[in-house]
Amino acid sequence: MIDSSGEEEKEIISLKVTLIGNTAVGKTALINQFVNNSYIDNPIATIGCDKFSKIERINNLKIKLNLWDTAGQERFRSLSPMFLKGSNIVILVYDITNQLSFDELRNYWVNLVKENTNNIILGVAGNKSDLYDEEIVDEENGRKFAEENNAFFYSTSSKNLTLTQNLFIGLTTLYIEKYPNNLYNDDNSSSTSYKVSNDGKNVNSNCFC
Ligand SMILES: Nc1nc2c(ncn2[C@@H]2O[C@H](COP(=O)(O)OP(=O)(O)OP(=O)(O)O)[C@@H](O)[C@H]2O)c(=O)[nH]1
Ligand SMILES: [Mg+2]
Repeated sequence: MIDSSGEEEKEIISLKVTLIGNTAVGKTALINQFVNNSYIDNPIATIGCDKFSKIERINNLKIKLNLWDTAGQERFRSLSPMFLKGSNIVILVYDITNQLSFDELRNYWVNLVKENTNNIILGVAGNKSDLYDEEIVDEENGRKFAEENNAFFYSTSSKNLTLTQNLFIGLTTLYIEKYPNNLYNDDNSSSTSYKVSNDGKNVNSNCFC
């Protein structure tokens, strides 16, 4: 079939991309840069999970990326396994100026991902690379951690569109190349998302939050 632009219409493939990591590492700002091509200073801390989407054409395929922006605050941690389920791509995000955010990737988040996902492409984003004067976590350590966990390392800044696109498009390309046979599974991406109240309770399931 030919669409209005004269292009051959392609079947849309949906992939679930989940960002995870401590609070304030820049998960929401990264997604906003990718989806809206702009940097938001001081977004409100995420409550539960927000969901965004973006369509990209990669390797001649039309891909809908469903971006799950999870909350990093401690009070929401019990919900994280639920948000990870059904992910195709998971991005572990830390802040290069915050040692704890990196330590908790190693000691907590990466294990949670391993326990609650399978057949994923795993990314590690060392975010806030624009703050290189304040860097505490060496890029080398980030790369080593990624290597140890069969993950792909990206140095990112939510202020930089190219670095942000490299992260999302790079990982999606890797997924397409590694799992060509998974792309057309009906259940390759979960369509359910959850919004929760401030006390961490799930108040509205099955919403496009
Ligand atoms: N300098 C700099 N600041 C950033 C960057 N990314 C995010 N920030 C800032 O860091 C703070 C936290 O960003 P968020 O995107 O809200 O962090 P988050 O990981 O979504 O936090 P939670 O929703 O609580 O899990 C905000 O003040 C952002 O403006 C970056 O790449 N560079
Ligand atoms: Mg957030």
